[in-house]
Amino acid sequence: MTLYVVGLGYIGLPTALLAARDRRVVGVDIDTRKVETLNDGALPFEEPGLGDLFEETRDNFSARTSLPDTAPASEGGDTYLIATPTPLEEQTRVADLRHVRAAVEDVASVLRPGDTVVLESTVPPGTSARLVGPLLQESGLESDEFGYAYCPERAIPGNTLYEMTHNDRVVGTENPMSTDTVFDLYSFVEGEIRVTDPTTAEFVKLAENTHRDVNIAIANEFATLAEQYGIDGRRAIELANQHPRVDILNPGPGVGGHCLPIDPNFLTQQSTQARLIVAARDINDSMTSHSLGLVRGLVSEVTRPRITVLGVAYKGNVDDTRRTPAHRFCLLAENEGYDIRLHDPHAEEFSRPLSEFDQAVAGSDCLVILTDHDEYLTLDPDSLVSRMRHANIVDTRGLIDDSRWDESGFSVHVLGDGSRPSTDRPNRT
Ligand code: SAJ
Repeated sequence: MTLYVVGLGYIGLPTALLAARDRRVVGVDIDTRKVETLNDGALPFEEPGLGDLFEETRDNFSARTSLPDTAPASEGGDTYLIATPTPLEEQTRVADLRHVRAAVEDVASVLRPGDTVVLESTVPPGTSARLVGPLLQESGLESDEFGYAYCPERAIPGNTLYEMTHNDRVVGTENPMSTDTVFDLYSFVEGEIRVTDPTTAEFVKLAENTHRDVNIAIANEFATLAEQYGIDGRRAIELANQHPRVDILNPGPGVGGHCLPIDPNFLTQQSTQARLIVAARDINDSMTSHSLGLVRGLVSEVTRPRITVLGVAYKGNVDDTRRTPAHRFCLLAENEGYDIRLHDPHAEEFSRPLSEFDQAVAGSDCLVILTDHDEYLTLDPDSLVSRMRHANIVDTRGLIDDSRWDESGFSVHVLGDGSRPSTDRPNRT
């Protein structure tokens, strides 16, 4: 049996390599450069532990740009795991399933009796039943001649390999032939594998990410309310979380990444009932403008302020900039005439050029921490104060020891902290 993994992104590649520990895996991706990179022995992105796993499984893994159409039929059938991206179509805020559709059509064209198809991409509820099933039947096979399961991934970027191995999984299938294959495919999973129907599994995946998005939205709303009440919102959340049934997440400059800003839309796109989920999305999106407002408060008297964005990745300790709040922040800041310098110790690709740290802070009027990278925990205010034109900092993540920055002569705004004395005057060094 060969496992074909279609889509070698942040989920497909780690899954392929975990499976390659005990079987032959062929990765398929339409991105020729990515395929060449992998076949040359390099990884296309950063993820803790992935390099070692790649070394360990090199002999069992190869990559190519399309599925082989003349592969010999293998005993027990082949498995096709699809992990292609499902972007949000921006104008309509509807799921764009073209990559899933293309991958399913490719698989259908080579599908043989006894094979199994597993879809991992995040999709709106009903996609397996209404779109994938009928497309696979265009192979000419009856639905009982091949297996099908919807198995959403649940691993968090930055800890992908641990979570892929240890988290429980939900498997949606109504086809008895698939269950054994799926249990064998996910034999690297130490968590429970729970079986349900495909539409429920699709819904569960979206409910998980929507729950997190709504939880972050309430943290963000508490943060802006705390600013108005003149208290420290993070401290208030920390105290509230001591209650045994309260678990509020952390406020920040907005919610990025490929999952949380998108998945709630997949759940609500066909509904006229959703209210809370839509409001939560709006609140989280508004945090970027709120963050810029904190900067404005510090540099309002500076002509053409030069600001330094620290962190463009969508969250701490990853290099991923997909849908990062930093993108929206930069656009809004540029529209106000700000001169922006950007630094990130992990990210390499961003919509604007990145600078070395020293270059990014030189002559700056305000530092703005947008991403909670560990590297920013050890910033030294004493060494920065003389290199900037004005010693100002906005911390949207609650990362810094603000009293230390105060002592070094910085004017400090921490998102969600209304307890600090107002520092609306620019602080000339
Ligand atoms: N964020 C906050 N405050 C928090 C937590 C996160 O503002 O307290 C922000 C982050 O900075 C980031 C965004 O939210 O911009 C999303 O980051 P995340 O770490 O919450 O989630 P993702 O997108 O990296 O991964 C999520 C995970 N889903 C859940 O935890 C329910 C992961 O398990 C999923 O597999 C992944 O989405 C996915 O692929 O769907």
